[in-house]
Amino acid sequence: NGHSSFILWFTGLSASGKSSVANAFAHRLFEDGKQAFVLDGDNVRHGLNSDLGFDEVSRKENIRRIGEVAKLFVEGGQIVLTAFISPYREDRQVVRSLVAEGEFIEVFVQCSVEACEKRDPKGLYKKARNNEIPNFTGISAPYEEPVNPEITLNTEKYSIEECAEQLQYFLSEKGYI
Ligand code: GGZ
Repeated sequence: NGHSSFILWFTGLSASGKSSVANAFAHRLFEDGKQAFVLDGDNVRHGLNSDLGFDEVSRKENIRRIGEVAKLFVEGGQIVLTAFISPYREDRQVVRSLVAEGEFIEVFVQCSVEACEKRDPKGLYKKARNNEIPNFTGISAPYEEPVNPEITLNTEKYSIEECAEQLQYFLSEKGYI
C-alpha cells in the first residue's frame, strides 16, 4: 500500500508483553534487512519524559510527546515501534491523527489483568494491590481497550514469537513490509 515508514503503536496493560513482542518483531525486520526503532518506557520514561508521573494528565502528556517523536521518525523514513500502555482511547486517536492515513497501526496486545497480575515480572501488581503504587493501570486506574485496532495479539493464547509472526504476516498481507 505504499507506506514504507509507519508507526506500530502497541497498547496494553503492564506485563501484557508489548515491549517483548515489539522487540521480537523489530528483530525479524532487522533480519529482513529493514531498520526499525523501538520506543518504550526504558528509553523514553527515563529520559525525555523523566519529568512525568502516572496521573491522568502526565500519561496524556507522555503519549502526546511520544506521538510527536514517532511522527518525526516517520518523517525521517523509519519504521517506529512504540510500547506504552497508552490507556486512553482519545490519546491514541490524537497520535493517529498526527500522521497520514495508514501510517498509524494500532496493535492491541491483549492479556487479561488476571494473567498480567500472575506474571507480575517486576512485582508492581503486588505493590498496587497493597496501595504502594497509586493509579496503577488495571487495578486503580483505567485501561480503555481499543475499539478498532488494526490487529490484536493475544499473549495469553500465543507466545511472544507467535505474536511477532502474526504481526509479520498481517503487515506483509497489507503490503507494509
Ligand atoms: C502503570 C506503571 C505505574 C502505574 C509505574 N501504572 O511493566 P512496566 O512497569 O515496565 O510498564 C509500566 C510502565 C508504564 O509506563 P507507560 O509510559 O507505558 O504508561 S502510560 O502509557 O500509561 O503513560 C510499569 C511502570 O511504568 N509503572 N507506575 N501507576 N504502570
